[in-house]
Amino acid sequence: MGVLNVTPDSFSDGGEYLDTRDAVNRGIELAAQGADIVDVGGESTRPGAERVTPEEEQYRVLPVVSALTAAGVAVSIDTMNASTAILAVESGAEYINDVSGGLADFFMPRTAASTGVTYIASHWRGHSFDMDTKAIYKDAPTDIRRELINRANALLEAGIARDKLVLDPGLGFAKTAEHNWQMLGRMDELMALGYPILVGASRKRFLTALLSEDSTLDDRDNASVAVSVLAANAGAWGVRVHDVARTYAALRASVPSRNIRSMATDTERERRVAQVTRELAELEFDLDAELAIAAEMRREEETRQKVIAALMRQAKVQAEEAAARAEAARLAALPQGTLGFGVTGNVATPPGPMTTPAPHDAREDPDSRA
Ligand code: PMM
Repeated sequence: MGVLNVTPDSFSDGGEYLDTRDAVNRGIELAAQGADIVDVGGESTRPGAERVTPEEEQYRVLPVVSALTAAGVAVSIDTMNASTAILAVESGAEYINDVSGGLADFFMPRTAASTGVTYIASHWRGHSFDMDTKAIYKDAPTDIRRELINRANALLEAGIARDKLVLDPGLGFAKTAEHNWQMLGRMDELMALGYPILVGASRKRFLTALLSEDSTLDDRDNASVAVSVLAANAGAWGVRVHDVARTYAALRASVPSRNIRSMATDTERERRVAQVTRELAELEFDLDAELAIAAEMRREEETRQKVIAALMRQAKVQAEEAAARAEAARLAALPQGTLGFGVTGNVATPPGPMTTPAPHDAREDPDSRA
């Protein structure tokens, strides 16, 4: 699985239009380098990352998903939002990759089930901004395994088919470097669950333990390749990586073929790439159209949000006015002499502490709820 993050920090050069094209081209490149699946994400989940709105996320990813799937690339949508997942599946995504395992969005499990596509659920304990505080385990591999089984059961109950569920230990999510290493050292315990397992170690901070202090991104990629090979040898269903070319070469050289799901021969791969590139060239005009639709959708959503906010403000003012009117009416209806300070016209001053109003029958007074 090749990583394609369509986030501002990933594709920073150029305007939005170029960003989408860059993203699509990168997706094609990942497929060409040997990725069976391209994982498209529009929200960063790095430690400390702020969340983006689903609308912004959809604006970033949907044109990319449409273009890649139309060109024949198998796409997974990396999202915690049910609305993004369903729109991405409608745009052609074949997998939903949810790092929260359905915990971040109440609607995700049933939505994912309704799409019928494969759902990848990671071990997760909370959002990026405070997940480091949740990295407390008695025995990390045992706890992760137990929490994953519970999640899997909940997801099956929500209607996701047993053979459409992939689990992931969620390396780096609410885990210290030590927890990640412990989990990687006991992959057999995860395999024993009997579900396909995806492992995402690529470029994660914990890998620096293997490297010198002045290590580069390139060094991290080498360490990522090593961990991916270990995971694949342990029987992982997939590895999620940034450097597909290097990982692919290493896997071909070192992983027994029985552990490889669909490793195409060079000729097959070249044929696939040629086809994808050809289809993408024919798609150029459609990509423009997709971008225009996405921009329009975002504008409409922003307008809708503004209208909702204005209506809510108006409703609040009306409710406050109605409450004030009801209170005035209630006070005006009190028998004369029960008010401490009297009533002037429709404007009532509150009764003093010693002037308890005479009890009245609430059923006869429609304004008594106020
Ligand atoms: N890690 C990240 C994002 N998505 N999905 C799965 N299934 N597993 C992961 O480990 C995972 C993921 C964060 O890494 P990135 O910011 O480098 O994409």
